[in-house]
Amino acid sequence: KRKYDCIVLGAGIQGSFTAYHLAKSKKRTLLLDQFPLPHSRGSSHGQTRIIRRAYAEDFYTDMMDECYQLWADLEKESGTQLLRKTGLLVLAQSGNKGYEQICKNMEQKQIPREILSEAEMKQRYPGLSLSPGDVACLDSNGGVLYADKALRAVQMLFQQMGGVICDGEKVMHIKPGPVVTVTTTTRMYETDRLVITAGPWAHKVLRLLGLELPLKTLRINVCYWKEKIPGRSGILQNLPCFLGVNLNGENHEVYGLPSKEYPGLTKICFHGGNEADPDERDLQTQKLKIQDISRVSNFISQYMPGLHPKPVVVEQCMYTNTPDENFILDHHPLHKNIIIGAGFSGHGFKLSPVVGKILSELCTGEKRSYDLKPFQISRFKIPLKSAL
Ligand code: PYC
Repeated sequence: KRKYDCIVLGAGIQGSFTAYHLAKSKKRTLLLDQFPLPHSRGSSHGQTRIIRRAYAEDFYTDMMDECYQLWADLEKESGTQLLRKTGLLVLAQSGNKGYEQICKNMEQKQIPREILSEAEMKQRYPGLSLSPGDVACLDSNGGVLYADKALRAVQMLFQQMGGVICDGEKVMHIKPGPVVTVTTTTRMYETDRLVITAGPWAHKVLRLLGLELPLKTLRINVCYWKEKIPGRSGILQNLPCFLGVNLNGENHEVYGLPSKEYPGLTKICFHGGNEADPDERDLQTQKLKIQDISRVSNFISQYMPGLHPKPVVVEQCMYTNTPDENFILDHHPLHKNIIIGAGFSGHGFKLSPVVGKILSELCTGEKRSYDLKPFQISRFKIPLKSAL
């Protein structure tokens, strides 16, 4: 048996940042993943993610202040550019409560932002056409994170600090106790502390420990769109990231970003999806796929008419949503040396430097940098008898 101070189960961005912070705290740490790395089965693959401070909840904007610093540190430590500032537009219909809360929070926190008129929008972003009564708020420091490069950089630095990565090993059994035993398809490990950051597999792993959390795993269709007439829509020039909140009377969000994945294409997606088992992610009926994509096609026809309203590339990703879409960052209710990071609800990547720091603090018992009330398991009122 191999013995560690800490084992982190799941090497997506949250687990990798947790392992990185633990290694910085001089803990002998193992980072485990069920698939050979890198892989595209979870929620951390692809080349781009949005970074923003535009949040309705003040606790996320507070965490983002430190995240920007930690992303810059990671760029310096790895010698890699990981962030491109493009600005992030929040678009909504006038009077939308979510939009108003975002603007209010940004104002209270003095986050650089601009409210743009219809004329200003037209002049700056000719590829995006708002409808009468729509409003736009620009988070000036928002932009694009280079996701795959970031994941690689964190894992590389973790290993340079002495951390160990074992990939292609699926966890089959976890025996709680003062020393936790983790049995994988390959071998057995012992650890003083276990962190579970298994992304869409969190539910299945936590079941091994008798804990049922209210997590829903969703299949996301990640779509890329081409211009109707190449070079003519103005979309590819100066395109910011954007979030469209309940636009056009629709009760859903759409987001977009100037992607790097496919030169000449723009990434625009429905911020949601259908429930799916992560092990059966690609078994999608055509009907469900078309339903999701048509939400984005409708948005494009109205707001970005220079784009062809059928995607030319469709890929898959997973979200793991909690009922309130806030994260779970907590100890297992009965096994205090097992720590859980789950339910990132489709908005966790940008926050991963601080999530990793928080999970590492929960592991080492260091003073907590943030109030963790919004992230506690007790908010779900799950009966404790469901935990072993
Ligand atoms: O958190 O900014 C975000 C986001 C956009 C799309 C998915 N997540």
